[in-house]
Amino acid sequence: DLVESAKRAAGRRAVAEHLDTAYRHIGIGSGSTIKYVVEAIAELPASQTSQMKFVPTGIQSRELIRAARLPLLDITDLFTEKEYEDAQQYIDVCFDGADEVDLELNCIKGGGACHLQEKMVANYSRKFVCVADYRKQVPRLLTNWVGVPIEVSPKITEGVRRGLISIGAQKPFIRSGLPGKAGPVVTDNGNHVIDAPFPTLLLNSEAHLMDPSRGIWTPDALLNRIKQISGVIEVGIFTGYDGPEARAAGANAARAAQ
Ligand code: DER
Repeated sequence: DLVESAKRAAGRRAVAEHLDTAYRHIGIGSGSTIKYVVEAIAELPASQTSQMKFVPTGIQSRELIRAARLPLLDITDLFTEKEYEDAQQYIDVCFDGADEVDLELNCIKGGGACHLQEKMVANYSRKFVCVADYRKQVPRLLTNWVGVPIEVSPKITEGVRRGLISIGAQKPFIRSGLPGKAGPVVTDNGNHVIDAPFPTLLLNSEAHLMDPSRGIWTPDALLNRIKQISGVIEVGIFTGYDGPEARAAGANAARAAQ
């Protein structure tokens, strides 16, 4: 259908435009769109892909790489790669999906509860390629998505939930495993997930409009504030790329969306 064909087209385009045959380490994200990235990579000549190593971001990602018979390398083993001992970053490019992308290319991620390993792989990558169909593009984060996905220690979920309320979250809730599993979702790392609804986030360039007392934050500021709550392990707000290209891309997207 329309969405699946948009996802497949986005996956193929991402590989065509961003997978350089000279690359040796490629991060593979999680979710449903990423399978089209792996599908496109698996169609490349084995002479190319056999020279590459694919770094998963969780169980589902690992299974995608294995099913495509691509060489697997866990991020833990990345740092034993001799040729990368002195390199600043270790993965050439990381492909991953997103739940929302705003005009400055900030993302909400974690719909699949894989964002701890996704952010590790993204942050040790030279380039992060977000592969998302048209439904994910929003003017500001939390326009459509229910809340910020937060990986938390199972020891203190209620404490974290109260901490989130104190900074303006509206009825944050522990993500249930139903219908697949009674009780909370348990992540690949053995943790729980809290989804924290906030009012629509601003853009980072709108920091002057922030009002934390009313739960009005920028992505950067909210990410940093949530990480201060003891028991929080990772936060499904991906920022860090708000260079001129992003703003230009965002402006173009805004014009296109009108
Ligand atoms: O959890 C995530 O961040 C995943 O990348 C995922 O939510 C992406 O969504 P998709 O299944 O629509 O590709």
